[in-house]
Amino acid sequence: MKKVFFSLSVVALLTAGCYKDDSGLKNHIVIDKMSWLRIQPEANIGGGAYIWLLDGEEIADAKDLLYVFAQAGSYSLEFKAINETDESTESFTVTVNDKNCTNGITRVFEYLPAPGQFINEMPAATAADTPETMRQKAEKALTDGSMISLGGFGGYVVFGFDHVVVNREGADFTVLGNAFINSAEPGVIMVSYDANGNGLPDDEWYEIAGSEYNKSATVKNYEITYYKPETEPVVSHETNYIRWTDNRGQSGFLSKNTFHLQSYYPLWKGDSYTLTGTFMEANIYDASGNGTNWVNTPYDWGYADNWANNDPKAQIDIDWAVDKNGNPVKLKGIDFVKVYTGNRTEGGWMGEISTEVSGFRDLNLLNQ
Ligand SMILES: [Ca+2]
Ligand SMILES: [Ca+2]
Ligand SMILES: [Ca+2]
Ligand SMILES: [Ca+2]
Repeated sequence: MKKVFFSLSVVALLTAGCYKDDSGLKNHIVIDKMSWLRIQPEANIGGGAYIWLLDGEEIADAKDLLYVFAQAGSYSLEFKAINETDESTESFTVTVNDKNCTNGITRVFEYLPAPGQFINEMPAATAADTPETMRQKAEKALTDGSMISLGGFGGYVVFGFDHVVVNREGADFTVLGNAFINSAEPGVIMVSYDANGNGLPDDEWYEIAGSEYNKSATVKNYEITYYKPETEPVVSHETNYIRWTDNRGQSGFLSKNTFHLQSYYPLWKGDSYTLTGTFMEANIYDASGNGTNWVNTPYDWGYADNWANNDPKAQIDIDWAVDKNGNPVKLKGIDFVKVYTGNRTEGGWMGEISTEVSGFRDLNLLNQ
């Protein structure tokens, strides 16, 4: 007969600002809402099963528990270890405290735009800037309600929050931009959670598979390299401005337009750099026929800077996330979001399609 050996160690960790330790009462866990509860039991059942029950309902069937509560309250949690001959149960009370969470971005981890007509201006940059000072500038903008531009294809920002964005039933969040009717500049959204508990976005990323994800014109793992121009153009409109090459044997130039005369190449970057992601064919067309009215219609769903911020079609469901092989994943919540420009195109005088980001709205935190 193999007895269940059983002991538990409770580890509750979460993103900065939302942490409360065990209260000291036996098997009483105190945690804030929208914070990860991590329990890593020491248990050895010699082949068998583990089940976690929350108020009597199964929430996990693995030994380690990772869970997040969207609502304050008192919950009963049970851990069962079962083998052929034995069963052992450990019961907990979980007190989930209410907490004021910021409904918006609280941290920017990285900002690396592609070249574009708003680069070095939104936010402003000089040759003295570094990746770190640009990260700080992007963080200041996005925590102040200002806007940043990601430039052309592949330019990105990675940001986070003071709480876990919980995957509830239906839509969970909106990435805020400046899309309006016929002016979509779709950005691909990736999500991640702090699997290793270190507070940093160094864990696996999952792509939000929006309406274009499975289309035949969409290119996964697209790579583009941008080359720093040797000089800035002397004419006010230069079509052979910034050279690019891609991993499909194509090459071309970004143009400089008459409305934006600063350098479009990030001043803090070296001679060339490569950006990657899912490439989507742009919807852009010239509605006037004479080059005066460029229109980029939105994709159906699943992107940033695509529909207006208050349009329900701008809302994202974490359940749309897929892994790098395209398999759907079930995430309980997310800590990190990456957004990058998903088109590589220009509309004449209007310049390139470049995703803008101005903030983030956690739909769980509305009406609370
Ligand atoms: Ca959801
Ligand atoms: Ca991490
Ligand atoms: Ca733009
Ligand atoms: Ca935009």
